[in-house]
Amino acid sequence: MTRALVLGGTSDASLLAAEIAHAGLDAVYSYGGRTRLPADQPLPTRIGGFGGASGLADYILGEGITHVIDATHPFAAEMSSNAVEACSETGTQLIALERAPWARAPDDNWTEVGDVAAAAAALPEVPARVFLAIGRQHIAPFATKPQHIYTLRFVDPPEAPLPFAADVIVSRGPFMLDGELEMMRTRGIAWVVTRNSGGGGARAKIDAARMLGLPVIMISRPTLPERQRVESVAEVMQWLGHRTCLGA
Ligand code: 3Y8
Ligand code: NAP
Repeated sequence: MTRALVLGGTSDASLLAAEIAHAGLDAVYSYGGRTRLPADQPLPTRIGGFGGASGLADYILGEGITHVIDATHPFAAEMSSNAVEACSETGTQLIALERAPWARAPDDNWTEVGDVAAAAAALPEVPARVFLAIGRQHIAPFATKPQHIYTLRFVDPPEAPLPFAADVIVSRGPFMLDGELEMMRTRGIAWVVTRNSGGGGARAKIDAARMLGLPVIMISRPTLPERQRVESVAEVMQWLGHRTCLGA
């Protein structure tokens, strides 16, 4: 009897949860507990860490999980690595729902870097208006370049003082092109810093940057351990032995 665990927290995971609920499959949706009010899901939902790979293995065995779908974000590297380790240890089937990275278009002006520190180093010395679309958890390296006028975007209002002066937009996305263009124009944004998240929920900012001719510093994805991966909800449902009904 199938009992699935969806490691969620992304738009794609929400689409998958809708299909699984519609198919009447026994499943649990899991959030890491990063945001104050995560979106409701049509599945029984748990929130918070498992306690490392061993905690996840215990959860899998205790809950009788037969299939794990890693539908987390491409930068949620620790969760993804724990899932590979726990599923190997417990002999549980694992698949990753992972959207393709954004590909540079001919008129994109991208500087590709390996991590957030390299992104901060890639900014110019001369003061500029910079949009940091990388969330809350990893902004510290930009304190090395305090001369810039930063706009940050968080899901929730900041709880602690920021490591450098910045204006914070509080919004959870998904984001639309018109809104991104309006924001960049009214704030006079000259540089955009982003992770290569892929998917549709956050790509509007790079389309807006291209239209405005702005340079983008693109942080490449971390390397994840080998595991079966697909890019569509339909392929996950097929793997679970079901067809999609809602067209995701
Ligand atoms: C808690 C679930 C949805 C909601 C939106 C997608 C789209 C926007 C791309 C920008 C980039 C960023 C950030 C982002 C993306 C979607 C989707 C996606 C980037 C929620 C969500 C959770 C999180 C966690 C949060 C991180 C933060 C990262 C903001 C829910 C809204 C910047 C990643 O305050 C914090 O601690 C936030 C932490 C991890 C990265 C960071 O380091 O700050 N996502 N995002 C999940 C959990 O608890 O398990 O609250 O409902 C989901 C979404 N995030 O479902 O359509 O493609 O999924 N989220 C990045 O760099 O790409 C925003 O602003 O342009
Ligand atoms: P991470 O660094 O890979 O994970 C750190 C720890 O958080 C994990 O080891 C695990 O704790 C816990 N965790 C993460 N995701 C979880 C989940 N879905 N369910 C239960 N526990 C989870 O993860 P992250 O980058 O902080 O991302 C956290 C969540 O935000 C994920 O759901 C991810 O999909 C979502 N998200 C992240 C980003 C991003 O930029 N990273 C963007 C959009 C959405 P234990 O070790 O204790 O089990």
